[in-house]
Amino acid sequence: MKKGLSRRQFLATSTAAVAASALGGRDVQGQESTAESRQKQANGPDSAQSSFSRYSRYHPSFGGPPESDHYLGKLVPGLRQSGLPPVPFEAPDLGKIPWRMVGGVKEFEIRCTPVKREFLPGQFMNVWGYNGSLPGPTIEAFQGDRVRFVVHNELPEPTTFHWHGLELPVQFDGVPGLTQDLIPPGETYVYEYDLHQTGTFFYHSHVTMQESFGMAGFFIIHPRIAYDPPVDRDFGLIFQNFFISPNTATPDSMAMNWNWHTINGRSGPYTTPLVCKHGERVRIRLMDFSPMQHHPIHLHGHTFWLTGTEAGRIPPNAWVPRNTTLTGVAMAQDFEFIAFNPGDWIFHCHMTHHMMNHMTQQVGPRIRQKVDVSRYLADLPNRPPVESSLAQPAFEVPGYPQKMQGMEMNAEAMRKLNERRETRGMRKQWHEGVKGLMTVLRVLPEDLYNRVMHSEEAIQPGEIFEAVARRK
Ligand SMILES: [Cu+2]
Repeated sequence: MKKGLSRRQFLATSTAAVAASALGGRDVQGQESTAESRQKQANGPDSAQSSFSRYSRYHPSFGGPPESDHYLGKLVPGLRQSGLPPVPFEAPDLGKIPWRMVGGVKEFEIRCTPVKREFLPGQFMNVWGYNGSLPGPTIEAFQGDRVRFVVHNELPEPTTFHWHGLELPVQFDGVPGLTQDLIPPGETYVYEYDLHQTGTFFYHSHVTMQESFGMAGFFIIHPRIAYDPPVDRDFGLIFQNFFISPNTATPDSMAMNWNWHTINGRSGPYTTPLVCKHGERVRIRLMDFSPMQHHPIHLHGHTFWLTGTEAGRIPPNAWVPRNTTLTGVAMAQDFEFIAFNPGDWIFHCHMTHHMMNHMTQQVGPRIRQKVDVSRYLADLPNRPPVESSLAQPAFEVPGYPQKMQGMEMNAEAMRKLNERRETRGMRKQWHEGVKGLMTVLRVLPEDLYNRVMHSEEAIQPGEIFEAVARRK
């Protein structure tokens, strides 16, 4: 957007530009059948642009009527051309499992391991996962691949591997007793099969208590050529819950309450923002691997289309526009949208207790002062004193505006939050609004995107946010 124009002036200008391009002979006003517009789209980005020019990818745009391909950006292609392989999948804060080709088979090596995962700066939790990561690193493969997984059990107890959503030979389905024996500690087991599906799948231990210790990961199977309309970004987020008592660091896998909420193994504000360029078509794949809780996930500033489930791609005529999508336990959902609205947009579960980790951070210090309590266990009368705030009678009154205790981040925690490239130039206090099962989608105009993601220039807190807000 040109500097100095108000938002209203800008929208008026761009409408005039669309009208002018129609006069210039581009097919803007004429009625097109869906088949014709798809044909144009298949012919390349220029014709695709003209087909969809009644929808702007650079400012909030309706593009109606609801039956049309441009309604809410439904089939507006990404900036990437059709007919190419899909863009690589990105799950912030998670790696990928490397593979090597052995006799025409993609071979992956996986270790089932205890993991120390930093949920928040300085808060390391004892959980389980794969190759030292919770959730496990992503398996990324293509339709038609033959895959082999060499699985080493480095846990202190037996485990198995289940490939959630895959249609595969029954002896590799990973259900203890029913289809295979448990893999004892220290042993190795090999799974091998062909992939004929595409979509957002996942792998997990099929031992229940290990699931509530976090043992899961993405299994992304791409088509050889990306589906139309092609996307420019392909992000993935795994939601998990744990019950971890105040002043402890190990989940209680028998608990029925869940007080720590993570996305890709971190709690907000330590979740890493998804950063994209203004105008791109973005896909986000959500996967809920919480033991017992479903998550209504809400994105601000954009309407998106549900384009896939844990069973794969949905035909476009069945796509549903949403602002919030309920992702249930063991479900995956893909959605897509055009990132037409620059800014830092909160992207969060709408369950109120999932938006604050049940105040675990705050509850801890209220119950006991932050000291090692082990020496008091045999000496209960002399255990650490209760914080005086707990004795305040007003806290007993429902609805009383309780001051949250211990919310302040120390300097070291703030450094960890802000040393990440993805958070550069966000407002100084950005972390105050990002808690628990929350992350941020950053939509940045190209010049600002390059400053944040590729330059080594110093960027002051709030500088990028202010620049975006000024341009509107
Ligand atoms: Cu939730």
